[in-house]
Amino acid sequence: MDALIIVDVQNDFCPGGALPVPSGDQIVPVLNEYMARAAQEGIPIVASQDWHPMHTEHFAQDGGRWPGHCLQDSWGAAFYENLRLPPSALIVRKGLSGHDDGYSAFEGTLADGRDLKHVLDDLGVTRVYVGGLATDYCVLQTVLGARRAGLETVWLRDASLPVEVNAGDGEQAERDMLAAGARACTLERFNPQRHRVSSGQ
Ligand code: VGL
Ligand code: ZN
Repeated sequence: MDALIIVDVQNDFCPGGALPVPSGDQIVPVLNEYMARAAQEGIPIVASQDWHPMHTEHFAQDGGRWPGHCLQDSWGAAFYENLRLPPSALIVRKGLSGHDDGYSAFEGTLADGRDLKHVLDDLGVTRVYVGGLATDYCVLQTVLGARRAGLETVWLRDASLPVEVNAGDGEQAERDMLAAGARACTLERFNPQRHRVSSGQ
């Protein structure tokens, strides 16, 4: 089974938000198309949300590096309004504790408390497609987390954008993902499979 993971497409990471990714909203129509195709194939869709408390070591005011963003239950933490998540989407929230950055969706949990890896295992998922915001932080760490979890991992190159605090961070993230064994793909080659014959059968 394949799964699609949409990382942090939230108001605060889009233009007008507290920590905007330049042109972050421009990947939304592309992600909508990925989701439509995944839904058509019956592929599970996971959406992560950065979900921080008021005080966290992740924020500059408490010793971290970021301006406040994605406060739990705020407008900024809500999914970007044009993102067409199906009702069946599995929502994973991360960065809740106040003591971690929570960059990877694999550090997140569902409302029922299960972590993402367990949910994917229960569904029989062995390959994930990952896109969203931002390429150089949460997409990167989610891709690396997927590789560490032993999953075949495909980065959606045309449905991710970097925040680029430093110029070149996006390209560095791309190199890091490929070095970790991820593959890159774009919409025209997206061919998710509900059932796959594993090699050797
Ligand atoms: C993110 C910076 C801080 C992200 C989250 O979603 O990529 N970046 N928190
Ligand atoms: Zn954050």
